[in-house]
Amino acid sequence: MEMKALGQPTHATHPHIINKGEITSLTTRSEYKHRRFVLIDQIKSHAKKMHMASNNHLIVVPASSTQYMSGKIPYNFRQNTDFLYLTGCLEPDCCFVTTIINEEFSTTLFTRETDKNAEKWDGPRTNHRDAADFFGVNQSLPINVLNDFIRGFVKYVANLIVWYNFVNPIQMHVHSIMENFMSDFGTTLTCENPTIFIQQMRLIKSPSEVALMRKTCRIASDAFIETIKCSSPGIIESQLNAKFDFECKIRGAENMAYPPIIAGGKRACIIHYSNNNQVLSKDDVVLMDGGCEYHGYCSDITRTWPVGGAFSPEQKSIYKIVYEANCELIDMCKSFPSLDALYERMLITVGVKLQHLGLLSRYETIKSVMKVAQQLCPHHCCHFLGMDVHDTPMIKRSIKMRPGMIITVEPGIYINEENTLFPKNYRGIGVRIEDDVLITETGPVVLSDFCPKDIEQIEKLASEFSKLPSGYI
Ligand SMILES: [Mn+2]
Repeated sequence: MEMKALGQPTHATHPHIINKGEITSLTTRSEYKHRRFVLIDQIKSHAKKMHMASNNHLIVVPASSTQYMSGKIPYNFRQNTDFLYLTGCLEPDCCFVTTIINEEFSTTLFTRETDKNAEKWDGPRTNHRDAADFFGVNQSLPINVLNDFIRGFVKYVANLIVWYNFVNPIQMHVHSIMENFMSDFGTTLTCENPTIFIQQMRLIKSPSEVALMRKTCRIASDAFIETIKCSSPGIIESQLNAKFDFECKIRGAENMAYPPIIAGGKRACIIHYSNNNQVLSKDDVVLMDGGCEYHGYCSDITRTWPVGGAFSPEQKSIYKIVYEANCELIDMCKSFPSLDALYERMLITVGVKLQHLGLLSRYETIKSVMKVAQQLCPHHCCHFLGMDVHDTPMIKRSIKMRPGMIITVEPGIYINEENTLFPKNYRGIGVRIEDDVLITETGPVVLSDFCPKDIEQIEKLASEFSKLPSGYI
């Protein structure tokens, strides 16, 4: 069966990427099946617990569609991560549907039909005849019968709970089917959003997900090292961008996880700076926030280093505070606090340490010091990380950490040029140090550990000079 090219890499056609039994890299058919069982189980037990009106369910999770920059020129395709998590299917315009009648369930993957002309241009598709076996679902059907399938099901099962995310439409074709369906049958149906259940599952990483996260963080760490080495006065931020991109992709990453931020000097105080078009000079520190995507899993790392190889005393003192906050917050993960608790700790640490430097002396209460720290670091110091950079956003940051979660720890201080609270030689300094941390029973594991961050190592790395391709600096 597998010798034939499908719409995505398989063991038969891409043995260098996919091992036997896997649908996507390191993730087996049986793991995907297990995820679907868990979701079905969660939804069934939730419905029972909440005394919902029915034991009959229809769960609909669509794939993304290709987005176009202009005409027929596509952006890189990125699959809807909830759909990918449940199916392993990498093709656009598909849809995953589960029907549950009392205790019995059936999973159906709707895929694009064979289209000789389209496939001549875009490559093979996995049609419904191959999809059921390959993805391990009960059946597969062409996407163009989705509407009839759903309407047929509601006629057959009158009392029904529909699980579909109406708040965040992913695929217009599926969304219009669902909207019309609800407007025709809505009075007899209950509608619920399945997303939170999928995110609760995605929050705790399986062993194969941890392996993929280790890999994506290792790749990005190594790419950071190479990028820091090649930075030197006169280089343009975009050239560091190109270097980082190359070093990630040559190690197997398919994409950047997000457009990197490469901000020299005072530009580091612009939190989402992404123009990356300025020249770096000897006295600048440069803040780089970058990560890659490796078989669907994202890294998200920030390092800040002196372009000339040595921090000024002011730069060094701010860096030291952020470094110590980063280490302290990571250490706190031992006792499984919430992400919000880490944020509060960051504000205290940053505020108090600035006071020890002899700054902010006019603020007397801890509350007022924390308020200044909050102005200096307007972003949270943590988010969940996984298939998405800001992973599982429906999960509150007030819950306690649990083993299997992966989070970022990213304290920062940004003193912009207009900030008169600080002496002139501190203004325009922006520092962030961000690591990716796996929470385990026995304590935090820093997945981005390969990339140095202490002052001595970072200055040493920044003083190295590895050349860009000839002619470029
Ligand atoms: Mn981050």
